[in-house]
Amino acid sequence: MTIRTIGVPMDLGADRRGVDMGPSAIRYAGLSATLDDIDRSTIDRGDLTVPHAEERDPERAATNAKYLPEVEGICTRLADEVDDTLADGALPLVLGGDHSIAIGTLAGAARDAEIGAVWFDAHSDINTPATTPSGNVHGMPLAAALGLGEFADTPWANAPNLSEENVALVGLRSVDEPERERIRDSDVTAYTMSDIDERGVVDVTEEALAVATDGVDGIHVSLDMDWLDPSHAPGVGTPVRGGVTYREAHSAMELVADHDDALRSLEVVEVNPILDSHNETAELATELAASALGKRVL
Ligand code: 5AB
Ligand code: MN
Ligand code: MN
Ligand code: MN
Repeated sequence: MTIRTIGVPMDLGADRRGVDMGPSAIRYAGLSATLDDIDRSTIDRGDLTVPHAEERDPERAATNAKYLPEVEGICTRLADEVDDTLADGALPLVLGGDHSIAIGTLAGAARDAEIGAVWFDAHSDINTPATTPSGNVHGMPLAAALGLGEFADTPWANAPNLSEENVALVGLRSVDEPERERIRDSDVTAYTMSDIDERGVVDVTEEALAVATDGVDGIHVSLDMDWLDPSHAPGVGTPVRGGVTYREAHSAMELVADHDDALRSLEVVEVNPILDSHNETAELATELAASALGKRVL
């Protein structure tokens, strides 16, 4: 299956500027040559146009979700792009940008199919405008896609065929109190870093993939680079100590590749070149995408 890369230079969903340069940094790290190694044809669709923060007003007061109208515009275009890619029989590889773009990827991937999602992240990203401590939409994409809280009233943000039963979060270590309650009250499955400590990343990821793939047509895999320990991925806006190692991350992505019959879309987000050290987080993002898409040593 052809891989179609779609860059989304979005930073309106996060406080730390610079994550808009993520798609460029990932390309500069050699994405296209790396994907060529996997023996799958790839095509780069370029970047969606995203306005700069300086051109806009955060409008947090109105919605308690900064730049929500801009996020809506970009995510609606991204959803169309992802849907078109799938309709053409290709696999969308979406490069972020901050994690608010997952709203668009999920909406597009779920338009014509029942989907599940595996969310590799330090954070649970299930805040709503009522519970967010920051007003930043990159902390809300899962709630938006599932139509939770106030997002019940924003149909553009809801992934039509995604249900909580098929959502698995992996590697949590920073969860806000309202998010904790929401996870407890929902049918979402969540694995913390302690689960990975106790059971190992392979066992936990296998189970997460089983949850996500159960009874659906395909899955979306969302990789927030802050899932990794900051010692391996320093170039992220919201680093949290105690993340997975370089090898653990690769091994989880290799398990994703083992489920390539189910994989419908892949997204790598939150690479921030301004905070990075010599592009190492972008290089790692490139390597991990390649592992998830089937790259092997032998
Ligand atoms: B990321 C926090 N929960 O809502 C919030 O990087 C952090 O996409 C969100 O996972 C982190 O602002 C969002 C405190
Ligand atoms: Mn369609
Ligand atoms: Mn995160
Ligand atoms: Mn995230």
